[in-house]
Amino acid sequence: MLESRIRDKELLKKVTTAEEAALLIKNGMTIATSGFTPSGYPKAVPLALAKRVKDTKEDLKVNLITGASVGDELDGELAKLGIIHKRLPYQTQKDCREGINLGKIKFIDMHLSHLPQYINYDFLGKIDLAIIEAVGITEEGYIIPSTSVGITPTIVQKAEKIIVEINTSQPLELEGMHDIYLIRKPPFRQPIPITKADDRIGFNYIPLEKEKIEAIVITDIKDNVRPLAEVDEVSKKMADNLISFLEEEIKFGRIPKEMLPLQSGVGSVANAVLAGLLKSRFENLEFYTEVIQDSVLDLIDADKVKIASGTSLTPSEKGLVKFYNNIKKYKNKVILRPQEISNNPEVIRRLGVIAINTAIEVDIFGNVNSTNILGCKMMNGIGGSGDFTRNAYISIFTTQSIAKSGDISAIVPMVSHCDHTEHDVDVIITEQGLADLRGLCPRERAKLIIEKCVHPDYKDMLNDYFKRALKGGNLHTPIILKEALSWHQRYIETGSMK
Ligand code: 0RQ
Repeated sequence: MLESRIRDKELLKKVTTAEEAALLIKNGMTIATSGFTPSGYPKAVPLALAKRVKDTKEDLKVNLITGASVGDELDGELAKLGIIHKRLPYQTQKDCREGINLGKIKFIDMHLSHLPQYINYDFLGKIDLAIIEAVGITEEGYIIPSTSVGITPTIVQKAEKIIVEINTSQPLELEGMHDIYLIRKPPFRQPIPITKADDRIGFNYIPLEKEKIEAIVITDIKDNVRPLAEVDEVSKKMADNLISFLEEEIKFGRIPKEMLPLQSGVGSVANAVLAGLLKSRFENLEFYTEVIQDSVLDLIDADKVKIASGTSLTPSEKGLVKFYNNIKKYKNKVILRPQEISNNPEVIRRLGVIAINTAIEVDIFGNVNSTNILGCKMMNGIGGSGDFTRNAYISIFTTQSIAKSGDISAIVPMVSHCDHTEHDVDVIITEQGLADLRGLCPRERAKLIIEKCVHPDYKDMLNDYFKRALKGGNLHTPIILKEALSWHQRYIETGSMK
């Protein structure tokens, strides 16, 4: 059994307990791990580390770098015990988020395609230890990743030591689903030879110097995936607006009739919007995306998908069970790549990816906040949304027109934090309608966004504000500075923007 998972006989000698392996973790280290959205991250060693710190009460702090978000066993346990000094580049775990917003954890919110090259260029300093989840190790001592690839190919090259967690809850059939391609540093970098979303350009495994593997731990702890909200009426309306838009674009010949590859962001809204494609007439869909959520699996079941290329599987618990039960079917349709490739601007631009991401709030000029609630409280991070948005063929943002039961308008005079500027945003979709901003100046954008996307409860307020802003005389980006953020202030003071 173990021999089918660890095929290099020498490495079998490195098998040890999670507790022993966790002893390699020392105060002040920078630790980089596998994992991308709560998929394919190490679990047993972080849990053993947390237990050690609880038992010994030692004062231990580490910097933690992952591909994207990881589960409770890593972010949650370590954040609760105050072990995380610095965290990058993305997270979704509540204790970790709280630590960040209380100032206890230093968080660096980064474009996910930048992270591997930052590590490669040594911008982030030395990586002391990599902890990697794998389904197995090949005869050569190379890693067969599990449900995500993320930054693993980079960190195993750069880390001084490596711990591997072989996770037997991850089926061996995952082998062959990955496509590992490494890019060199400038000035030696070459074009990435992907011209179609289903191109395979690399290996099925991650090469490394096996001498760096210090410990191998066997575990069967499952990916602690996050639930996805049921598709509701509001999301259905957004999906309908998206599909009508895509149909129109095809009608006018701006998108070819066989469609272009799609990217869709994280979260319940993104999942629900994609679910709308199920009843569309689109066939042979291609995804060149980052995360593969439940709706993509449903589209594969409906035989509507040619290929789904990403860096991680991010299903709900139900979706994960379905995936494992039908792994043979999904294997033909899914490619998992390093995040440096899945999110690569060069490839996104070449393939003409249509990017669909979720905004927290949007302003009347089309600037988007995806990360900071009320301008100051970190939600998750920019993730890959910027990688795709800036380089997309068409970049689309969806958001419900209101939040917090209507006390907040998601369309505001000025975003309280800007992740995606008006220069990168082509289309805004809410359940109210769609604003196509291409070729419009800020004044025209504001008019259209207010007309099409704003909730009726806030339309008069925004129209009134914008009319007064126009009277100010500065007509390129009409704004009343002292009022532009007063909506947020009012919410903080009274609990409502109204
Ligand atoms: O708060 O959790 O307290 O209820 O924000 O909002 O509506 O549940 O939406 O789960 O789809 O997440 C943008 C966060 C949306 C996500 C974001 C509050 C709302 C709720 C979540 P509660 P919803 P979703 C590639 C793409 C950035 C990264 C990205 C995200 C919570 O999509 O992290 O796109 N995106 N990566 O109540 C105050 C507003 C609000 C608001 C919503 N205007 N003001 N609060 N909320 N709008 C994938 C990766 O990079 C891995």
